Amino acid sequence: MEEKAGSVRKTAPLQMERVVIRHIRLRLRTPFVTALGAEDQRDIIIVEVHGEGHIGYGEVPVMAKPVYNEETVVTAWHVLNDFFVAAVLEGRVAHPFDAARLLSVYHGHAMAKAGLEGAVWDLWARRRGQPLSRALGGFQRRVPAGVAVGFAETTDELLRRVEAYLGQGYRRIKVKIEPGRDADVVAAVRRRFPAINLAADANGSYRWADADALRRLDKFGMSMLEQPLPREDLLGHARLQKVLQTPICLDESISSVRHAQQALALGSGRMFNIKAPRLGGLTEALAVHDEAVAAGVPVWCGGMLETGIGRAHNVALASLPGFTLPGDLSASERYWVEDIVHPPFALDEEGFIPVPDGPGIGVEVDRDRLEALTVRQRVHGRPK
Ligand code: OSB
Ligand code: MG
Repeated sequence: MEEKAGSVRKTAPLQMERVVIRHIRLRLRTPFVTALGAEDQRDIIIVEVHGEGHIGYGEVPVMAKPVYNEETVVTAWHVLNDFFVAAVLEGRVAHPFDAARLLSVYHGHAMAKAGLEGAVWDLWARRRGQPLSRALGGFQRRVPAGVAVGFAETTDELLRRVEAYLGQGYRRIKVKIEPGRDADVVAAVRRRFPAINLAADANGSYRWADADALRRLDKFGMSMLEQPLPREDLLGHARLQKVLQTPICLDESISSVRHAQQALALGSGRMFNIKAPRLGGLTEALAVHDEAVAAGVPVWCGGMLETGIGRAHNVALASLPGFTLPGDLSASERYWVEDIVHPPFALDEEGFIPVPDGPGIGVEVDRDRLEALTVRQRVHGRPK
């Protein structure tokens, strides 16, 4: 993130002419079912920051209901259009860190912030003619792909899905679990595929009283158990980790770098799932990454069922050196019949996703398709 010495152009404020907030709707290829409920259609917000002859893109991947965090498409629409866009357009933004700082005075609404800050990152990288990955300090040229598999109607159906993903080259399978739907699911996958990197995500659905059920999962040799307890419970996770062999990975619990520091101090887990949308943007995600690297804790990049725009941000982030584990970084076709970027994200022969090397997010946004999917949009001009 270093500026070249003496380069006036690169440190000059970004000339942002217009910000477009776009609500789009698209259907998932198959419904995604977890302890949080089912998602079959995605209502998300795409943020465009126009300026300097470029468009920077960001994504706000809210869930249909406020079950993952407090946000919905309605709350994100509100805070972006009524507060956040003005704060950034009226501020001085010479670096994406400035956008993050301007938004940091507002509480919560991490995904809305991340969408806007992400668009500024993309625009800034494009102005420099640099891939977003490089602008973030990432040098890995491809990132290992993993896939999250939701609940299926039957065990056979689940095993069929897992087998198909393994056939496509995915390097880690994460199954969703909840109380009463755990050991059976994990045992069935483990029995059929003894050697794979297998993990489980509970989305905070267990309580301390369920510790015995979670201990029964230790024998399946999973690479991690993600977010067993509610997000506020850092102490509970520390207590649980002491009686579990499987490493706990925190997702929902980490919504700022301070939570990451506290989780490390408490021993609440042994790895982090990093998601810029959960953390309020790439700036905070970088801070969590650096904190984890300093503590020797591995991280991986999570996902929120993003379109190609959010996926491009995730893949760029995952190119940083601390991302040593396969994340929830999957191909476009795992989610969409047709993505909104070209080329769509796909796995190479070894189960990695190549990091785009064009300027900014490095993939081309299909403007016609974006227009066709738009439910409503709001355009903000430069303040007078
Ligand atoms: O808990 O990691 C999660 C999707 C939406 C909300 C929360 C989560 C997820 C996933 C899927 O697990 C990740 C992906 O493939 O994008
Ligand atoms: Mg999770």
